[in-house]
Amino acid sequence: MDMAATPSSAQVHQAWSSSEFEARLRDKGQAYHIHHPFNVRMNAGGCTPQELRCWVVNRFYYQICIPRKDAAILANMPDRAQRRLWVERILDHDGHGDYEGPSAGGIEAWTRLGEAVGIDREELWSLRQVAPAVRFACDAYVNFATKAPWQEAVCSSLTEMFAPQIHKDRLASWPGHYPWIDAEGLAYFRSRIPLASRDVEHGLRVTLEHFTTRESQQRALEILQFKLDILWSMLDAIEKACQ
Ligand code: AHQ
Repeated sequence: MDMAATPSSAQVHQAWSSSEFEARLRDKGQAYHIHHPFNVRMNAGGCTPQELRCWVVNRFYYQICIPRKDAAILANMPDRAQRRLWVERILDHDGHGDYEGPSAGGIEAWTRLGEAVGIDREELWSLRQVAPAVRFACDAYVNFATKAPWQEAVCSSLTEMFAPQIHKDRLASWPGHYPWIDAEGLAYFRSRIPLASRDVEHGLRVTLEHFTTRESQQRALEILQFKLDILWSMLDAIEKACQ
């Protein structure tokens, strides 16, 4: 019988090649919240208007945490070239220039999504409807990014490797399933597709260059799983809160 050779100690501890390491990072996509029952039901048209409003209100807390998370990482970045790339993420969400139209930023675009699903600006920004476990998950992300070495925090953003698809799914399915939502309200999802790809190009470069031993590569996979769990547990909390 052809027994598979037991890997040697060197093989067990040898660093993965960049392509093998990247493949293992991408393989984590199986745990991405695109597969969460609430997301599957939402993109199949199975959510009531109230459930959609509840999702938008709770996810707003995640959105306003992102630039704070990115500012925390920026503060830990000693290298100007890295900061020059990373600072773009904050401006993507908070806006820049005259803060009008496309320069208003992602938080403003999410506010427009809120109005399109029937939540007024004051109610959304009041955070009154944010579930405790959603706050907990988002705060855990900000706290991790504040305390972790900046390369680990960059690695945790790599769930965005899987984000273009989830945004494309919404753009493809919501207009047909939820025709009552003004198409302009979906502008945020459209805006994130190129930005997520740009972010991942930088985040993956940092990750592949920094985690170069088998032990640190395993750590990177654990960090990515931690962030996947944050997104998954947010949807668990939203599913329960929005019943
Ligand atoms: O809108 C999202 C966003 O701006 C970001 C930034 C990035 C990060 O730094 O962790 N992750 C992320 C994500 C956004 N949208 C989520 C969604 O489902 O709409 C997906 C989420 C991610 O994949 O991490």
